[in-house]
Amino acid sequence: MDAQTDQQYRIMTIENHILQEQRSHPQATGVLTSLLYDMALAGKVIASKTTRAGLAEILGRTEDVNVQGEQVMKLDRLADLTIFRLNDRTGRLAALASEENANMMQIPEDYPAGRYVLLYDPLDGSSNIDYNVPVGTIFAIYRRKSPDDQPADLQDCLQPGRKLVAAGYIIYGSSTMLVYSTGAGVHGFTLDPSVGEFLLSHPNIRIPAKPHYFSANLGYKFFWSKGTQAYTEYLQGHDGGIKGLSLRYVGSLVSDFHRNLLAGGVFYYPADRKDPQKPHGKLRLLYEAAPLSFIAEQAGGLGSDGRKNILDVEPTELHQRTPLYIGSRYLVEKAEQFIREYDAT
Ligand code: FDP
Repeated sequence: MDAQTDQQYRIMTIENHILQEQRSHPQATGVLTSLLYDMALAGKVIASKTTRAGLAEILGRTEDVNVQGEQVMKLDRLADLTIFRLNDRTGRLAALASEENANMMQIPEDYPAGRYVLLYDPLDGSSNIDYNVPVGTIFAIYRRKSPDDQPADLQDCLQPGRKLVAAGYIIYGSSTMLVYSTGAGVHGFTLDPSVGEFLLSHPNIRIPAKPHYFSANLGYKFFWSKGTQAYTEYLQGHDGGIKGLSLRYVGSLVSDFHRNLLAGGVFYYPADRKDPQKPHGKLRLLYEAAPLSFIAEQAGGLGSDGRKNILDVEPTELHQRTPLYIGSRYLVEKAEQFIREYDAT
């Protein structure tokens, strides 16, 4: 077999891919590699639950309300526990934080603590679960800041996106995909259910130069600032600036982000006046905005809160919310321009 044919028929599993990336960092110990592989495993376990959701009669809500004041779905809890239990005793993590838990989670006593912290949104877009709309898991990995021989503290989790070591998401849709970056490009893997492995299907993802879509909940348009309203009209082609993009809004961030990453476009969930309890919009900086902005930037795009690169925002709270404009760089910069022009600081 010649080299080209050999390459053509070579199957790249996620494990091989992560190991290959590790080889380009001679100082790497393999801990991050194992941690990423743990997340791939968590993705497989959660995918097996989401695809059997109706069969197992686990759809519907639990009685609980989570820290965000939202009703917790059973699958959210399953996903949350799956990720926690696969990671809390491996010796790779110093702490974990999940969108579903009010406080940072320490490693159980008697188990070794590691060098990394893991922040995750176990099942993003969960209000869509009952309707068979794709949902996803988002994860963010930082190096701990506190000394290795002491318990982790909150500051280990409150790090800006710039400090991310790796981030990724798993989307449970018509197929299950895992997309991740360690700062050397963005790579996508599709789960082959017949062999139970994530196989490289989208190497080196770059957001296409020509955008196709914009995604926002236009139902809230009248609660948005003047800048965001004017920006929306620009995207619709009203001021003749661009031809006008197609609107696609699933209402499941991972799905909306993933589509725009592959097709080109922008997703935004701005601050609005709808809910006085949420003056900065709905999305969470640490579990959603920062990891996805890291991926967007690695794919040539951008994530912004409308004024500032999301990766430069210093978090002050674990469950901090932020406006988010994310996707094709040009369109996100355009949003910042409209906001500067129309909205008071
Ligand atoms: P959900 O409440 O279903 O978990 O951050 C959560 C999120 O979904 C995002 O995935 C999604 O983009 C957004 O909220 C949808 O919110 P709206 O229903 O207000 O549009």
